Amino acid sequence: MNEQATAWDGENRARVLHRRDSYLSKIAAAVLALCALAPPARAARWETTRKTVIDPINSELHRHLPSFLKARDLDALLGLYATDMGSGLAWEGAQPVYTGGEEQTFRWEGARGAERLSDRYGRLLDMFATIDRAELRIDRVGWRQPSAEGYPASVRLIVRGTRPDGARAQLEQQALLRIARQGDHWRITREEITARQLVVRREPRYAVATEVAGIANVQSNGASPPFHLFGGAESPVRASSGSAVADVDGDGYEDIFLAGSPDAVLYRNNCDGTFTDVTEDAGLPRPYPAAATGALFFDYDNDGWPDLYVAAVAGGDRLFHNQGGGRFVDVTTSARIPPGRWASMATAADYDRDGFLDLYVVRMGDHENGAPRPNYNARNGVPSTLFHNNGDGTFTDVTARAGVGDTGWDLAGAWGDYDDDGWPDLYVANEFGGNALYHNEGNGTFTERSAAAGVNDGGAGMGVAWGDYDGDGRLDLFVSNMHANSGWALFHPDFPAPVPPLFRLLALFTPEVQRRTEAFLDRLTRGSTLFHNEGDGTFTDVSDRAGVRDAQWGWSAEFLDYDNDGRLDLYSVNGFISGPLLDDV
Ligand SMILES: [Ca+2]
Ligand SMILES: [Ca+2]
Ligand SMILES: [Ca+2]
Ligand SMILES: [Ca+2]
Repeated sequence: MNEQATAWDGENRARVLHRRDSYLSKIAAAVLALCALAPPARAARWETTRKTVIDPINSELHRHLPSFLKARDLDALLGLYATDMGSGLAWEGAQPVYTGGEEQTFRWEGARGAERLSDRYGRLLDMFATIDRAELRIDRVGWRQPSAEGYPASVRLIVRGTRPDGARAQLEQQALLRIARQGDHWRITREEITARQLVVRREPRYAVATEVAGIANVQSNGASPPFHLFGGAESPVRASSGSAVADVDGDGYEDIFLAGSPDAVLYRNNCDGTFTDVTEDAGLPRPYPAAATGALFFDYDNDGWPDLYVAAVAGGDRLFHNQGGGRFVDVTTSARIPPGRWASMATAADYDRDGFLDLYVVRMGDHENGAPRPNYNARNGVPSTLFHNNGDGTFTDVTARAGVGDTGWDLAGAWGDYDDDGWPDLYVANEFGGNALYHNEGNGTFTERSAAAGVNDGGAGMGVAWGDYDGDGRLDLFVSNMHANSGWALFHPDFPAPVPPLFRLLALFTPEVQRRTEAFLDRLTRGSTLFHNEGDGTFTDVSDRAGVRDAQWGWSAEFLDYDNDGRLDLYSVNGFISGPLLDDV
C-alpha cells in the first residue's frame, strides 16, 4: 500500500512540476538570483506592518470594544474614540424586511446624519437588557492608504442578547472607520455606519441538549493554542473529529457516531431523548485505532443496513459492515480498502449508476513531512481517492481512470448533479488555493471544470455544501472558507506570506503585479463563497449580496431549512485564533 502511495506521490509531483514549468520556468531561472535577495525585504515589510499596524489595531479594537460593550461601560467605549461625533445611518428608519416567521428582521435605511457617539452607544445599550455576546469583526484594514485621519477599515459589530421585553435579539452593524495611532494607543478618528440590521425572536428554536441527552463526547479548544490538530510535542495527532447519523439498528430513531473527543463512540438512540454509548457492544473498536477525521454511514451492499466508513489522517481508513441491528464488523481488508493516509472525509454517490454506492475519500497534504506549496495554490497534497463499489463487497481504486485524484490540500468534498444530466458531479475544496469541480462524463471519467464554471474559488476552503437556496430547481454551491480578521491571519511568523516569489520580486517594480499579488492574499482570506447556479454550466459568486461572505473562520457547512419555511438556510461551523490574543476567535 505504501508503494502505491509513493507511486502516486511521484506521479503527482511530476504533474505539479510540469504545470508550474509551463508558465514559470522560462523566466524563473533568470530571476532566481534576484528572488533570493528580494523576498526578505518584502517579508520584513509585511511583518513590520503586521507588528506595527495590524496586530495593535486588532488588540485595541477587536479585543476591547466588545468587552466594554458587554460591561456596558460607556466611558470606556467612548475612550476608544478620538472624536465625539459619528456619521452614517441614524437610529430612525428601521424597516421590517422579514416578519412572516418566528423571527422578525429589521433593516435600517434612509435617514442619515451626524450623531453624538454617546447617543449612538446609549441607544445601542438601551436595546439590550443583557448582552450575551459582542464581537467586532475587522474585515479589512487599508494599510496602504493611511491618511491624516488614520488607516481606513471596514468592520462589523455583532451584539447578541435579550431585549428589555424579554425577546432575544441580535444587532449587526457595519461601519467604515478611520483608525490612527495616538501615543501608545490606537483610536477611532471617524465612524460611519453603513448598514444596520436587527433580528428578534421570542423563544430560541434550539436548546443545547448535549448533557441531558447523555452525549459525553464534546469537542473543546483544549488543544489550542497553540493549534495542535496535527503534530505537537507529545502526540502526533491531537484531535479527532467527524460525525455521522443513521438509524443503525432499525428502530426508527437516528443513532450517532462521533469519531473523536476523546475517542470514537457510537451512541444508540434510546427513543426518549437520551443516548447510550454502545461502541463495544456494536463491535466497534475502543480505543479507536486511528486518528479519525470523518465518518460516513452508507449502505454499500444494499442490505438495508447503514454501514460505516471512518476516514483517518493516520492509522488507516476503515470500513465497518453492519450485519443487521447495529452489529458492526471491520471489513476493511476483505473489501480491499487500502489504509490510506491523510484523509479528511469520505463522501458517497453512485457515480456510475450501477446501483451500488461508490466512495470518494478526500485527502489533505502530509502535515508531518511537508507544507502546502505554493501556499496560495497548493498542488502537492496527497491525492484524493475514488473507490468503485464492485457490488460484491469489494472496492477498486479507480482514481486514475476517472481523473479525480485532486492534489490540493483538500479538506472537503461533496457530490451534486449540478447540470441535471443525471450523473453525480463532484466538488472538492482545497485549503490552500483553487478548488476542483469534476463533471461526470457518464462513462466512468470526469473532467475538471472549475475554471470554466467559475467555481475555482481560491479561498482557504474547508467545507462544501450543495443546495438549491433560491428554489429555481438547480443546485447552488456554498464553499466555507476562512475569513481572517483584517485579512492578515495567514501572515503568522511560522507561515510564509502566500505570495509567489516571482510576484514578490516584480511587485517591487510594477503596480499591476502588486495589485495582483494583493488579490491573491485577499482571495485567500476574504471568506466564504456562495455560487449561484446559472443553469448553463456556470456559476455566479453572490456571497456579498446574500450576506454570507463572513461566515468567520469557516469549517464545515450545510444547507438546512431550520425553520421549516420551505427555504434552505445555511449553517456554518466556525472559529479560530487569528492573532496573538487568546480571545481572538
Ligand atoms: Ca449495509
Ligand atoms: Ca456505483
Ligand atoms: Ca451531472
Ligand atoms: Ca428556512
